[in-house]
Amino acid sequence: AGARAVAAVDLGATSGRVMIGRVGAGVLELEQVARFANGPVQRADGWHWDLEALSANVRAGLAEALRREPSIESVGIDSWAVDYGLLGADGLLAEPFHYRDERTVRGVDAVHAVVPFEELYRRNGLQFLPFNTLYQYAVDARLADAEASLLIPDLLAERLTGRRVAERTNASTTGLLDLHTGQWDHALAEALGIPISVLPPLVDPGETIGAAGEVAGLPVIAVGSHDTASAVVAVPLSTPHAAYISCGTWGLVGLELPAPIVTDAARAANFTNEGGVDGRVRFLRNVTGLWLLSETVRAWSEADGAPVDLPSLLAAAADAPTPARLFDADDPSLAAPGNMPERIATLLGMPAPGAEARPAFVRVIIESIAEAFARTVRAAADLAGREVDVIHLVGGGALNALLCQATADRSGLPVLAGPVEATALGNVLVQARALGAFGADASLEDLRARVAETFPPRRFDPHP
Ligand code: LFR
Repeated sequence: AGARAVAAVDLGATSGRVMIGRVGAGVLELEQVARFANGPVQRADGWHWDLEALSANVRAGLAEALRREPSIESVGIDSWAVDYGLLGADGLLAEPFHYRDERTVRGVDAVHAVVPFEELYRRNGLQFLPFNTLYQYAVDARLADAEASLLIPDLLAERLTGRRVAERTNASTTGLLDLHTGQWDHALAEALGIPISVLPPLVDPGETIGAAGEVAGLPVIAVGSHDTASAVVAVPLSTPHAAYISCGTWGLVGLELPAPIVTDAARAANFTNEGGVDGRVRFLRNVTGLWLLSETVRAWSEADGAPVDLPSLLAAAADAPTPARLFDADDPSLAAPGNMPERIATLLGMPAPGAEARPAFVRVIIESIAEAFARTVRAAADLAGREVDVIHLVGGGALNALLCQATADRSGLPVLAGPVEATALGNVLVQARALGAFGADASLEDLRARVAETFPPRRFDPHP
């Protein structure tokens, strides 16, 4: 039999893509059919996502995918987590906010005044991030008017199928999913004044959400709709001693575990227990990733009135000396958009760099990210009581050789880089399994074996 084909929609914070995935005996392939820019857009009331543009790009991309590959059998959608749109009878009530909008700070105080963080952690197992959905709900005046609240991938699935559901891996990032039962925590929602009527029925990866009328009636299959959940599916983890870093805008650094860890130590270290595909636990921490670099380059491009050439900047950064001083990549002052070079320079106690000092500055950024990656891998291993002997680094960051080498050097562990498109691959693999391309009992290990076979990673050994 020939390869089976599916369409994967993968939306990241800086770009989105539509891919054709092909899966067959010994075959796992991606073909990109559309790639479009994404990012925060500033409106009168703060930072938003341009959902209408995303939605139009997704529709056009799917139409093009089907033109190129008429044998496509299904569609899967993943994106970043936590953000949502509120729906009324006539559709969206307001444009979704971007999680980097700072209004959520007020929500944090409001929620913790009712349910202290220690109790939240016991119930939902989530690391503290000021933008977790439950904090956003606390400052959302429209919530009371809504019939349903859908996370971004579910919102796009609703536009295609008319069905309102909440895919479980992404729902785990809202803060409202009970860590132990995997169901909505109605008591918590009620305590926080969140109408439980807005929380849609939960579905698991592999379940069919509905038929996409405008995409030839194809089924939309739920995947790990949280992009990080899909990425972890496609990490070619070979042993329980492997850690992973899913590195794009964020670096999601941690381990896959069979059960959550909600000890005081895990809470103090701000480790999360997000829901993975097949009920696995993504025990990890958000580390600020390439956001620091992309925002820096954006600021310089604006200042220059012309786009900065990133490849040549990275090449020059590789030749710069190893910096004596680093900054904390996780410093909260670096979370919002804008003025990134100045804000980093402030942390370093130096003036913002002139044009000649840019390569050295980029080197400081990369080494600071790598240092945070290394310390977080160590923390994950300590908290889980596991020995870690290798780090898989997947996502766009796997293309950054300087970052991969620095992560190996600073952790003292080999880094296996790739696949770059882990998220889209995880999306494709879960659809293909649901369609029967792997046999009914295929485990994540079977899917990962296919990834390892078809996308051999690039190895970076630590320098002494
Ligand atoms: C990565 C990611 C992280 C989540 C952050 C915000 O793209 O999904 O896992 O914490 O974006 O949604």
